[in-house]
Amino acid sequence: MSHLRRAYIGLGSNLGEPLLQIGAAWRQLSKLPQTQRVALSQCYQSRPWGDPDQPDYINAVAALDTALPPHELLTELLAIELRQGRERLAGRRNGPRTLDLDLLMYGDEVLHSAGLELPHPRISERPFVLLPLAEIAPGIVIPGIGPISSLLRTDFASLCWPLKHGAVAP
Ligand code: PH2
Ligand code: MG
Ligand code: MG
Repeated sequence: MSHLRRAYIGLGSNLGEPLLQIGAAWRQLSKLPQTQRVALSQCYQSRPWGDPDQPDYINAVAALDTALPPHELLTELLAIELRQGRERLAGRRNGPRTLDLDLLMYGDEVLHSAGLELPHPRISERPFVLLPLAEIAPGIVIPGIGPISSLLRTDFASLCWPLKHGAVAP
């Protein structure tokens, strides 16, 4: 495969057996064209961010090496969300979902287009993204933002905690 780029995907779920949703999504990622899975973090639990009236979330971060361009990768991610029963409720931006797959980073790309922003615009304020990302990529520098180590705060551990049996089957 030529022009492989390292992409990071945020996985999130708070409906329909979240751990099973994350595991199923990880297996779906193995089927993407021109793409190899590199790593999956543990699963972490956190209170819902942005809209408190919903169940806790389970989150993880995956690393992929892919030759798919970023918009094609995003299209594949949205298709996996739909196959796992994702419904978008009108007027409820941060509402509950069976599966959310966010393209967090794509190599060192910085992009501000209508359907896709890279790196993900809220990456640096979300413990449930930063902790699993730091687990699988502790030395990463987030393009346009800085080293992940400069973003980690001591209170994150009380906001987002790894599940005891949070490892997903391959
Ligand atoms: N995703 C949201 C809204 N709020 N809260 C947590 N804890 N985890 C998420 O993944 C999450 C959220 C919208 O994408
Ligand atoms: Mg999201
Ligand atoms: Mg999303």
